[in-house]
Amino acid sequence: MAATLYYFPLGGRGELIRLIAAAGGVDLVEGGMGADVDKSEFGSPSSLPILQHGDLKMSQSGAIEQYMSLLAFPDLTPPQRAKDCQFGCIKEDISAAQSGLYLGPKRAQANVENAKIIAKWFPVVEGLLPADGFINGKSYPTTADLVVFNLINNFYPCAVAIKHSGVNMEKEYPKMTALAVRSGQFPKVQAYVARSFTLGADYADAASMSFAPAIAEALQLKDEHVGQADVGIIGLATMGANLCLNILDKGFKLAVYNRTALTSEKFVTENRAKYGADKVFGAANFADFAKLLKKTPQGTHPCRRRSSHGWRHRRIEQSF
Ligand SMILES: N[C@@H](CCC(=O)N[C@@H](CS)C(=O)NCC(=O)O)C(=O)O
Repeated sequence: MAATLYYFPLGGRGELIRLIAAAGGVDLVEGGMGADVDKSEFGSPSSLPILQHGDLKMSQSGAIEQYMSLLAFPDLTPPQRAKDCQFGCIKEDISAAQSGLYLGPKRAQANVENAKIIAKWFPVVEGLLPADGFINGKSYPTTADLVVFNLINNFYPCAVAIKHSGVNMEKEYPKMTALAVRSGQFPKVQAYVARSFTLGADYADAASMSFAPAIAEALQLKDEHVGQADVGIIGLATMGANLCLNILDKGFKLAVYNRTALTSEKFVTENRAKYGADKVFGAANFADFAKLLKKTPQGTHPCRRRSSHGWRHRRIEQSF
């Protein structure tokens, strides 16, 4: 029986739970933001995440991570479990320090504050990591490794903090960077990353995105759209959007993805009205985006405009 996670449509304190479930093959479904559940029954005054699994109703991200770890990695020894728990607690200390930085009055200082948090914690984490393999010496990543993956790849609040603090991860924290890559290459994690719409979601998405299972109509993958798009564009800021309009003007069929889903939803809706419903398709995640593209005998050709978002390019390339 699947467990149901109630959380916002972004990474935040929910993402490590999702990653653990994915890595361990635990069936976890998204329940949305829990507007229709009585959170007090879960032990929460209002906050998320909360989890239901059969008769079990619980709150507190750290406890939920531990519960997921028990289900996901049943063969760990007590010291390995302790290590996983320790890394989870480090992640929570970092999350608590970052909490509200982008939403509250400290917003203007968010870059400086994030640089301080990273300078305080990342050298400690770096010092705990092996040069090769996974932290608990298993052939698969456990919670501790996924914490490191999460600290680097979970867009909000982790990757956004790294980006704005200006830290050079590969140079300053090579073991963290390499472990995150190894963990991301583990097939079950890789498959999760390709289908996830929360890992890379901006906090702005929480307000804008129609949350799965009710993904906005314009971004739902429909069978008749699979393999239809001649060209796909990721990123609908000024340059991307104008490129798209030129492509549509020339009569090509187009697939689009944008990190803030509202932007793609709006673009698709407006341009379907102008060019036709069979000309422009939106995707809610990279996996769907890849499915929309026409497969030629030569395959599909991902092109990079620039390489500053290496982790995102890796996610895109893994989707093809
Ligand atoms: N100690 C709790 C903190 C949960 C928490 O603060 N959640 C935030 C989002 S990450 C929230 O739901 N804030 C809105 C609220 O408290 O109503 C945990 O780890 O689960």
